[in-house]
Amino acid sequence: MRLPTPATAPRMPASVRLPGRSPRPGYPGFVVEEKSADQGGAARGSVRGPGRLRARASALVLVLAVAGCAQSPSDPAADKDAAHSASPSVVSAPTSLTGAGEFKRRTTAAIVYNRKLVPKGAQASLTAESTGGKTVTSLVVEGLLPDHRYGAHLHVAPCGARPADAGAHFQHVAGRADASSEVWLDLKTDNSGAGRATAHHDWPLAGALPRSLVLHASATAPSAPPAPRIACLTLS
Ligand SMILES: [Cu+2]
Repeated sequence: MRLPTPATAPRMPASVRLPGRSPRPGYPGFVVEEKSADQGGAARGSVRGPGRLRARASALVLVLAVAGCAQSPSDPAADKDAAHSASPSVVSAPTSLTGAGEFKRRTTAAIVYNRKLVPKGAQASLTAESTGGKTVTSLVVEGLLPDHRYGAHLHVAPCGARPADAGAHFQHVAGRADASSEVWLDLKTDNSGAGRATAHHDWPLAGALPRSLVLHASATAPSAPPAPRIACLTLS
């Protein structure tokens, strides 16, 4: 947290002081806060030690409340910082993948294979964020057919001129073809042709990463072969 500086700290009546502590000149009312910074170590203004800080922040709240001063800009920040630094350690390196673009005929960044199902101007954006052993993958599309169900998955290879170039479905567990091992992002568009889907997984992206998002002509049916590939977005 950033401690209030004398220039920005709310002015308190000079009579509000903790017993036994002498205020610093020109810094009335923030004796407690300043004291905690001194005890926190060398770095003034970036105090480490959440529990102690929170306790002192609470003491400050009490002082302010007693003083009849409801305004206390430093307190929410103190609580937020304390909660943040108490979060569990990350178990794997954060990884992120993105891809975005308008689907066109001759670019493999975002390529269309079927203009009937992916009209001119259609576009997509994908982000996959992997951190703390979990992965969240989100797809947003615009300009597709209205009220249509599309299948969508992450695949192992980048998009190419041919639909098959994207390779097989990405699988976290090799050979396991379900939504817990693969990343399925099926969606139904609204009446403007826009849609979105998000997939949550309890595993991190690591090792061989997915390289593309493939849009399929219709929704994924686990017991049937995937519908034809109609567009592809390369991820990096
Ligand atoms: Cu697929």
